[in-house]
Amino acid sequence: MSTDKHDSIYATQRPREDFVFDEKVAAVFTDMISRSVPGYATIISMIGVLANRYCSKGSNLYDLGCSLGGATFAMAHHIEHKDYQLFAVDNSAAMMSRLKKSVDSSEETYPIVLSQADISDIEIRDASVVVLNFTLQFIDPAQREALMRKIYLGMRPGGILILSEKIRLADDDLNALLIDMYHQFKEAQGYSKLEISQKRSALENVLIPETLAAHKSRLLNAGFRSVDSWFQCFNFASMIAFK
Ligand code: GEK
Repeated sequence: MSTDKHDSIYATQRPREDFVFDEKVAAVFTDMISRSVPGYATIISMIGVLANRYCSKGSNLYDLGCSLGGATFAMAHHIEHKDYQLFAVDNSAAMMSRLKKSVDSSEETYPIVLSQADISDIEIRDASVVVLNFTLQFIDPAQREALMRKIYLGMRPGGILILSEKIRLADDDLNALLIDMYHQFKEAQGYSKLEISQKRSALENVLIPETLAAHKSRLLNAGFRSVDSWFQCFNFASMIAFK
């Protein structure tokens, strides 16, 4: 990881603008995501463990929406051989230039290929492990089905997709409760009420959460033979789908 700067982007009152993954966000992203996603460290380290288990020799791995490479490095550190190619893809120039610096300055050389691209445009082939760690939520809902189908078709039988998402609960009361609990978690992480509410409003049109049921049904429709969640904390969950 290339930075550990403190995230204070929304600490003072600012005009409402949609959230973007620009240089300002990239500079504080490690701190931002670890204080904003409950269980982030656990999910990242389990992605490494799962990648080691399911990465087959000669296959490709994909970290789609890799940001600064949290999941990319977890996979590279855990996989016990180097007979694979790990494609780390993100369309944010700010994220990718920081990730390139981390990869270039890493003490060990890993088979990581960086690609600044929209994940809807790239080709997925011969994949044993595909990771979407809190990325699908930023993709236009109308494009999500085609993306899942493309991922499924590009995977080896026996491969896994790890899909982590902020989720919505079908029951409005339960949904409101989990959002409240999440906001208390953020306060405990040092974010003020102003920061929480300004960030929430900036993400409103940008991050579109769906229910676990909607995710599971889309994955099954795409062809995956088995889907379930392995982690949930408040309104954040991580699922595994088997091809
Ligand atoms: C982690 N996975 O640390 N194509 C490519 N990248 C995209 C697209 C797109 N269409 N849309 C958004 N992104 C990471 C964390 S962050 C999650 C992922 C968060 C990228 C975007 O640029 C950003 O870097 C990432 O998806 C989402 O494990 O900030 O909540």
